[in-house]
Amino acid sequence: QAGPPEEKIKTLDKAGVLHRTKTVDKGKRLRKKHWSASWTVLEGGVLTFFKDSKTSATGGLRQPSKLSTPEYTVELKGASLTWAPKDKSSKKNVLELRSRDGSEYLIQHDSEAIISTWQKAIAQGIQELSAD
Ligand code: I3S
Repeated sequence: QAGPPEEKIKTLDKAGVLHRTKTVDKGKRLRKKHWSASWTVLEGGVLTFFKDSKTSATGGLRQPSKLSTPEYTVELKGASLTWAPKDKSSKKNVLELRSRDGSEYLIQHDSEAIISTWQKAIAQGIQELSAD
C-alpha cells in the first residue's frame, strides 16, 4: 500500500544555475577543464548537474530528470567540500567537491552570496549523511 503522497516527494534542498567543471574522473585527472553553466539540483543527498542551464525552474524543480539529462550526479555520502585553492582556477568563489569514488568537480558562481548558500547546503548534506 502506498503511503501518503508527501512521502514520495523527495525534499528539494536547493536548485539553480552554477558554473561547473569536472577535473578528475575516478582518480584520473582530466586533461582539460570545460566550464559550463548548468542547472544544478541538490536533493536527497545527491547533487545533480544537468547538461544545460535552460531547464525551466518550475518544471525542473519537480521532475528534472524527465526534462533534461543529468550529466553528472554526485552522491554526497563520503564526499568532501572545500574552497578551491588558487592554483585550481583563476576564477573567484570556486568550490571543490570530491566524491567518494575519487572524482572531483569545481563549482563556481560570481556571486559570493549565492555560492555561500550552496557551500552551506552541500556541506550540511555531507555532514548529515556522514552521521548515518
Ligand atoms: O587550468 P587551466 O588550463 O588554466 O583552465 C582553463 C582552461 O580550461 C580554459 O580553456 P581553454 O584552454 O580552452 O582556453 C578555460 O577557458 C579557463 O576558464 C580555465 O581556467 P580557469 O582559471 O577559468 O578555471
